[in-house]
Amino acid sequence: MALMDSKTGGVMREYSVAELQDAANLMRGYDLVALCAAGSGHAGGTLSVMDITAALYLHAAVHDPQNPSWPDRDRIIWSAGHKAPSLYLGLAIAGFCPMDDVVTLRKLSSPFQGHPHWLKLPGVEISTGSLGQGLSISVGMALAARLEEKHHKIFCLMGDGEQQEGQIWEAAMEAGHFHLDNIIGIVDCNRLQIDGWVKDVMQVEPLSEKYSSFGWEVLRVDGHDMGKLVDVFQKARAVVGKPVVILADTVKGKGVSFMENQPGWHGKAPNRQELDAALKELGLTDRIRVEQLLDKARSYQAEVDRKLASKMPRFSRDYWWNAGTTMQVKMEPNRKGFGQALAENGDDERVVCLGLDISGSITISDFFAGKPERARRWISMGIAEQSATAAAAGMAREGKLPVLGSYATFSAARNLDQIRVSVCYSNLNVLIAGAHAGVSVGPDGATHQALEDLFAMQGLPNMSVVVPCDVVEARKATNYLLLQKQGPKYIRFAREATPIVTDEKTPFVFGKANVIRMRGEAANFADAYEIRLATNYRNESEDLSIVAIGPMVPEAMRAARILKLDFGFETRILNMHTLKPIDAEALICAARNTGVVVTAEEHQIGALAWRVSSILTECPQLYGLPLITGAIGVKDRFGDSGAPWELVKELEVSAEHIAQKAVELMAIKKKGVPEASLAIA
Ligand SMILES: Cc1ncc(C[n+]2csc(CCOP(=O)(O)OP(=O)(O)O)c2C)c(N)n1
Repeated sequence: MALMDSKTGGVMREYSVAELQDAANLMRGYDLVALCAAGSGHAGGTLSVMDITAALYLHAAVHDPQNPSWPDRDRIIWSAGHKAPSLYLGLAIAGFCPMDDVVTLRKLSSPFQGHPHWLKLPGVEISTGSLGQGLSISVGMALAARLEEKHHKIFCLMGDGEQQEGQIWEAAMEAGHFHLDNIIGIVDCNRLQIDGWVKDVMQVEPLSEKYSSFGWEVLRVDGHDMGKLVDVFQKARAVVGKPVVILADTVKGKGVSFMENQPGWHGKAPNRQELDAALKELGLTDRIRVEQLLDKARSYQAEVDRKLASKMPRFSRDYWWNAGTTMQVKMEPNRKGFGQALAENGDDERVVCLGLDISGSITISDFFAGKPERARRWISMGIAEQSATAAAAGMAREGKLPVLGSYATFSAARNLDQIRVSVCYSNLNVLIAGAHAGVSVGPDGATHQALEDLFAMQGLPNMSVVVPCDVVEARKATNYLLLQKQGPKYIRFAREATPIVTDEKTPFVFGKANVIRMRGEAANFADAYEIRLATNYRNESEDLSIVAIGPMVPEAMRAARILKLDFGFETRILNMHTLKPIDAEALICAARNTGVVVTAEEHQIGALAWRVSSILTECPQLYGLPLITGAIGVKDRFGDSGAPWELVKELEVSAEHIAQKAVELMAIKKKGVPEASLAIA
């Protein structure tokens, strides 16, 4: 069995064990070239799973690369979505797509997204990236196959850290209960996850006993022994009456000595030097045309650059960050401010930080860095956002001040019901960090880009929501929320470095907006602006207002510069760092004084825009006054892989887009709505 011609029913090609080994080795090489070209991605987990991938795609699974939607094909579900490059190379080596194309991995609009997206690449069965969901999807497919009386298999590849997600065990129970013998689960047991060894982060073993007790047949195999892999897949296919799981013992980073068993290589790409050293070890130096592949990636990127440049609004000059010799800005990621605040306040014995296996990059582990006495209040919960959220509620009920965080989409969406009932309904002091929010996780792609979290968080009764504009404000906001604010609280920040536009003296008052005004050009960007608490600001009869949150505040400041220098418009910016409770007074004043309000959010349009609209439209002081509004934000679409600043352009959330919208609205303010646009069919 393996690659089939779905038309004739004949086998296209049989691979020997030696050929499979060779294929896996070649795929490892292509994997590392693609990661190097992307400049990001997951080296460790893709290398550990490559032998399994080769065995699966070239031998174990029945499918036809010429006919990816053949109804009788076996389904392969890549639940461990971050191992996407190995999936892509499995498809490529089987003939679903050209091997060389995988080098466009993680680039804007590439079919090879940071995490698999079935709508972009034939052969990918379903979109994944949020861990722990693939086995449930497999259960659904297995039940559908049973209803259709089909006999194909559903393979589901998972990680061992991934086994910490509770949903896996719901699916395991279902598969056992329904005796789904068309499911073959595979666990890549490389014993490492992001925060360290699985046994230390959150022990998942004994997996064998766990799956057995749920009614599964368990097979254990050396995941790098191709002969044994071939055998185990054969055995798995033959099991009748119950689902099968193959526990494959592997080495993370397998094949490259300096990557093997190194947690640091989980989410890291090799640089050119490391790539060359790795290819040498793999014996591929003369087999893979590295320069040619990298050239392919470079020309793909050049086309992306050209397309993005052509769709950007144009002004009299290039106003992009640090494009000129003046108005220079320094950038730092807001997440650092969160970590600094936890480090500063960590001595308070009530503070307890919960790890969700993404601790270093979201900076929550700064809480105990260099402070061993705090280690007992650092509690690793594994990849289990839902349980950790309810556990935080339990701690808060006992008087602790728990803090938890992950990618915003996992810390404020995956666990929404736990936040709603256990945290918010009980009105408990839990601080939730929505890290790596917005488009700032760039190349990871849509699955990891939280663009909807603020809808839910601000919609929850009792919840406070703060979206700081820079690293300094992130520190102040965390300080306040952690120790002073009672009740549930959500802080949202980006991964990418963004401009620092405030300093120690800039006011930060929870629930009160700041007004920002551009006063003139300066050597340093921030010095060109004056920032005051909205309550201390006197109307200057500006032409328009921009209400912004988070990293859109610096963009709004840059937009104000464009509007002033190119059009002579004066702009009042409201930094609405506290989205909930929103500063309605500052908003109403701005609307009344300027008559034009543009909102700017790095989120699906509405978390800010519709909140602002509802305040303005139901405000009696504004009834009958002319008011023109516009909204900048993501327009009801998912993100994409790409560099964070490319995505700012692609999703039209840059200063240039704010300025363009403002100019449009200012024309209406001056001349009224053009006749043509009034004609409604
Ligand atoms: C729901 C969810 N939470 C967190 C993450 C972030 N994340 C990506 S990979 C990973 C670790 C996975 O560990 P494991 O399953 O052991 O995979 P491997 O170590 O083999 O790469 C985490 C926490 C995610 N993708 N999905």
